[in-house]
Amino acid sequence: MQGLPSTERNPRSATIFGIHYYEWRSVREMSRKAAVRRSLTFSRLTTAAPIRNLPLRRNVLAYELAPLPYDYAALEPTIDEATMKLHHDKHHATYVTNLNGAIEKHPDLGKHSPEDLIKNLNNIPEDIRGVVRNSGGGHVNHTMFWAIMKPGGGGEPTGKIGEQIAKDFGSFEDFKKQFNETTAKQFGSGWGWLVFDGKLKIVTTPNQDNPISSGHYPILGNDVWEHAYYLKYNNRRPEYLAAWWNVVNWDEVNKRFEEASK
Ligand code: MN3
Repeated sequence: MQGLPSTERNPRSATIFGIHYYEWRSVREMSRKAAVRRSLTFSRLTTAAPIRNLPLRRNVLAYELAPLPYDYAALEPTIDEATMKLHHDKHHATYVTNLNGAIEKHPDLGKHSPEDLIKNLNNIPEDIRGVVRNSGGGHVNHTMFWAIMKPGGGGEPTGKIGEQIAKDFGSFEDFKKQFNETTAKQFGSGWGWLVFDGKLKIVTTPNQDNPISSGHYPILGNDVWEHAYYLKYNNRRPEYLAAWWNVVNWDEVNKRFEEASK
């Protein structure tokens, strides 16, 4: 087999026995239907039949849990692997499941983005409003949360958000101090947020409430539910808050700042 391109060397593309395989890893990211279609193509090309391992979905779900954009252990030592696994695969997954359960009662709502659902909570039928607020909020909040972190992140804020932080808070150090102090004081479960109102502001919300429900697109947010930090930091929320800046993805935060400034 010497000389054959290996999927290990280039996991996104390989040619073996003249058959071109590509994007193995993206199977997780595509729709179930597309995955089955691709799998059928593969099973015709190869003796292995991955189709057998793919359960067929009976109902089309309105909302899906995307895989983490990096490995569970990628944010170590700031956030430990076990916390990431539980947080994404159990907590976030449950919000998505419960949101889908609510939408089944009013399927027309399923065509809206989860952000749109929580933006206009008053338009949501009363029988599912609470679930949409909590689980829709949970879905939106955590989707943002995974994206605004990255392995090897942190450092000084870059780009426009860096300039705005310096303008509104004096320095990054002053901003962090204020954000950490404010968020540490959130009683019980909730989030600390950075929003823009012509000027950057730090706010907190209880539970899974998102500032988008009161007209503010969040630029960044940190999860201070105990499930986000308890395994590693125990009851030391301020220690978690201080360490969290080491994994912030400022490129993504800049994209969100642009959206918030519109
Ligand atoms: Mn959480």
